[in-house]
Amino acid sequence: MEDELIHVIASELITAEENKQSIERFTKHRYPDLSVEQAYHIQEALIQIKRMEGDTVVAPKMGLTSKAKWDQMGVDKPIYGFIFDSMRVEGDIEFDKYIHPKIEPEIGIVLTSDMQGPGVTKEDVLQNIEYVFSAVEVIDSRYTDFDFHLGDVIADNASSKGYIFSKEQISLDKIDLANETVQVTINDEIVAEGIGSNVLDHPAESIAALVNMLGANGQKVKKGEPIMTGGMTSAVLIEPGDVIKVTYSTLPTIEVAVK
Ligand code: OOG
Ligand code: MG
Repeated sequence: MEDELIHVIASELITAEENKQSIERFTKHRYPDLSVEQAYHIQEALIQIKRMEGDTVVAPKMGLTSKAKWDQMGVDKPIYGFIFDSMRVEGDIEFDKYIHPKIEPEIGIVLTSDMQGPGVTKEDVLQNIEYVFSAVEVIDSRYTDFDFHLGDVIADNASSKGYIFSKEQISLDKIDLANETVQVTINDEIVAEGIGSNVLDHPAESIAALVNMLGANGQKVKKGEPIMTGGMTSAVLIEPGDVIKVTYSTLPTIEVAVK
């Protein structure tokens, strides 16, 4: 795929985000053969545009790491994307900043030192965890009805748009990552439940996969980056007036309203 075309597709995704106007997935008619490799090139171009517009990358993130997500989205391979400074949610979730927001409860991990793949294992990651935190991601696919194939969602920076992190940091000896449970309620009604092992059998495995995927592109995961390991449950559509409460067995509760 030519550089110019990569840039055109990245720009269309940026425009969709800025105008809050969803677009048809590229694999439907225009680029049915869009490959994973091409899609990451588009993602890189999109990230470059955001940087040039003055935004700053906060961390990479993992996506599509649980069976619940695979079943919901019809895509069954983990992917990565990046979150930006401008995506931090402060106070309420402002509905009109999004196209069709959904929330995901996630386990976040910060590393003690940089890691670079290939060949990094879950055990390597477990030796290198600075702390764990709770996270609510607000995803907002730029594709109509969240209808995408693998290449589309990679190009679209894994639907990244918002995130809320707990302030409190939990040390690894205080938590059993695979057995950490989560419950999501909206207006006191349970809408999703999950457990850490939903995330590629272990959230540290998700970090290892991230390190190895980035390593294949000559990039590393840096110490101190707050990394979301992927939704533990299927994602839940939200609406103005919703009060969301995400309660974990060990990690700090996150409560947020949609206005
Ligand atoms: C892709 C978002 C992936 C996750 O945690 O699985 C992601 C999507 O479902 O739109 O962030
Ligand atoms: Mg996510």
